[in-house]
Amino acid sequence: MAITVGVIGTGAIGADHARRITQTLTGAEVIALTDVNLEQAETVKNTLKLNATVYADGHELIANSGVDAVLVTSWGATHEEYVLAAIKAGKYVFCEKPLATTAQGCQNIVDAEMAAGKRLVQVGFMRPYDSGYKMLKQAIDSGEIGTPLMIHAAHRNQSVGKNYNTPMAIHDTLIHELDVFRWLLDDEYVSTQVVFPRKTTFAHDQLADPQIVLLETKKGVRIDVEVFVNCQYGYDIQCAVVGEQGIANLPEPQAITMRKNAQLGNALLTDWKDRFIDSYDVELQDFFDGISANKLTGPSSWNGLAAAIASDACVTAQQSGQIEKINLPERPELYR
Ligand code: NAI
Ligand code: NAD
Ligand code: ISE
Repeated sequence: MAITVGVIGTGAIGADHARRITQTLTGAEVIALTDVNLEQAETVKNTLKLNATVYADGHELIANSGVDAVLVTSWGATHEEYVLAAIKAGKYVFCEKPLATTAQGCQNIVDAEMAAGKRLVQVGFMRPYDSGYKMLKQAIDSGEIGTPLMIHAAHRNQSVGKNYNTPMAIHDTLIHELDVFRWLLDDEYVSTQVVFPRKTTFAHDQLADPQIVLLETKKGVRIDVEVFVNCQYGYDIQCAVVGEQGIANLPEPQAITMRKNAQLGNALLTDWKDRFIDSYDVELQDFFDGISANKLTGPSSWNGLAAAIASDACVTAQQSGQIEKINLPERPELYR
């Protein structure tokens, strides 16, 4: 029997996840949809030819006894409310990043899940499922480059919309790096500072762009991340881990090299949807396989909380200009 899924938020990634569940993955079926823009939910239902019901809101969808598992793919600020409701209903829930936009929101989710006594939540941190990042982790864990000392990274988007503001560069964009570096290095952050280079003329009033985030870990690794969300030229994720004996770089996405018009080169991606397309497939399949086995093993609420604690400190650092401490509490048994 297929796992029946309800999708809350049928925008860019909600529609894409509904497509992959329907056309690519196995063992699950989308039978319920909702969106604050109900027309958008109807469009996704019709485009994918789903045998699904469109609900008036997320709470009605969660309450429906026919829905086994919930996908929360609405805007970040709405995640906490729906994830808490799904836990209360005893349902498995896959929540897109960020788990909540603040550490307190994530803590509320961790508390609710611990009260439920079992893991019900998986967070949409897909990078640990990406083959490039897995190769990078393998290079670190095998000792090939020696002890890691530094990371130089960049998260660049071609452009962002008018409602994207300065803190979102942290809790919506940098959050991926905040998660994946903990996993890559098997380490935790202790401090952060954010500095602002000269501002691009392509950024609007409410957005300082680019930003450079400086992180320090418990083991003393120093990390610099350039977040530049109006870089114009493409969608570009860079990560170079500098070790005592060598440097390991995140592989570039595969692309053909072309000779044309007296130039030698290859096209760059422009859309985040294409950059990690395989890992979105693997993470969601892992979620459904985890439900079937009654044991989720992917990125947990704890990973969501750990990233959010660092994210809150980075947002404070954006405003203070100072080095801010990052304190992660003891990891509870449920998440070990
Ligand atoms: P979007 O704006 O295209 O879609 C969000 C949808 O949610 C919209 O259709 C909106 O009407 C709906 N919505 C908003 N509030 C709602 C509510 N209270 N109840 C029901 N529906 C509601 O945004 P996008 O790009 O799809 O992002 C959605 C989430 O997915 C965000 O949390 C974002 O951070 C995350 N995301 C994750 C990515 C990843 O790489 N893992 C990539 C892109 C987005
Ligand atoms: P592992 O259990 O050997 O160790 C990973 C460590 O990183 C653990 O301490 C864990 O708590 C932590 N961690 C896991 N996910 C994290 C995250 N998102 N952010 C920060 N820390 C995280 O794990 P592994 O086998 O190397 O797998 C790592 C991740 O990749 C997991 O999320 C796993 O589910 C996923 N994975 C999936 C597949 C697949 O094919 N579905 C294959 C390999 C790994
Ligand atoms: C978006 O929400 C994502 O999650 C993308 O992966 C990221 O690159 C982008 O900056 C975010 O806005």
